[in-house]
Amino acid sequence: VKGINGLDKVVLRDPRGSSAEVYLYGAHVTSWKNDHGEEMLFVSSKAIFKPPKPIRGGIPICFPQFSNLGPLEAHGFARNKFWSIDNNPPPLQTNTSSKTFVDLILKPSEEDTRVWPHSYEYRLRVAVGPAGELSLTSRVRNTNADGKPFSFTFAYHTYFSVSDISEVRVEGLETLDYLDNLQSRARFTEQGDALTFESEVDKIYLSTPSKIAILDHEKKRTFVVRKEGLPDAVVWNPWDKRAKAISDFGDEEYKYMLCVEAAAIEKPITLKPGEEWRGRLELSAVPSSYCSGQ
Ligand code: TA6
Repeated sequence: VKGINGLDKVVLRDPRGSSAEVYLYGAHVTSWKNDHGEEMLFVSSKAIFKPPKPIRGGIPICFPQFSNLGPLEAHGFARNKFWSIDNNPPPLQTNTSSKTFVDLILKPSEEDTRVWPHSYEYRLRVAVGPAGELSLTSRVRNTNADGKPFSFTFAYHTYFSVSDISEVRVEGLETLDYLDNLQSRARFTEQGDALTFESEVDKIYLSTPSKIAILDHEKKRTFVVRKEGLPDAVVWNPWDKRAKAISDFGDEEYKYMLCVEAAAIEKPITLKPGEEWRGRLELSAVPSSYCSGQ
């Protein structure tokens, strides 16, 4: 169906009530609702749904470069390319039988290979499951004919919707090493308590557990992030000052979002021709009472 500014989007509806929306522009998930119709993802009221600007919010795909860690545009080009629906994807060895899903594909045009001189097939499956969970499975295959390997960094740059950032806690990243983007990516070690937020944060946590929880006290909701093939996790909130400098982001919106991003950054993924990498993200939202003591 048509989304904002006539851009094509796919709407996934699980019979039990949850839903998701995916724009072909960027293969960008812009909505994930639970079975009560409540939105779980943050999208800025100032988001510009117009190429070449990536959509501010939802789940931007950062590929083949996270941030400005290389020569490409920030966060790579996948988030501002038009993807296609993949009607005949190779089978995916994961349990999506009881899920509602769509498969998208990105392949480089000739012009794209001038920017990044590699041939690849990037397949993304977006699925909503019976318990209202949202899963994204990326498969990147090196199809270079010249025998050359390539390397990339990656993130699912997920913007979670929260009721009040100062009431949010993140569990699962305690005592881990991180690179602080606000301090020239110097390496530090996190203290032992759950993370809380009272100022700008932009950190890359290294070699994180496969499960991270985001507790929203006010909403009595916990987001559970599960990830595979994605060792790192970025935590970002621009806070007030930086928010003002981002043109497609409201001055006060930092209060209502938190990015927790499943990523592969510290050790880039390298693929030889014919090799494939998988990176999977599964998000669920559960009442906080379920998670007490986590
Ligand atoms: O993931 C954190 C980060 O890399 C921050 O440094 C911040 O710039 C943010 O992403 C947003 O980037 P964008 O290019 O979407 O404005």
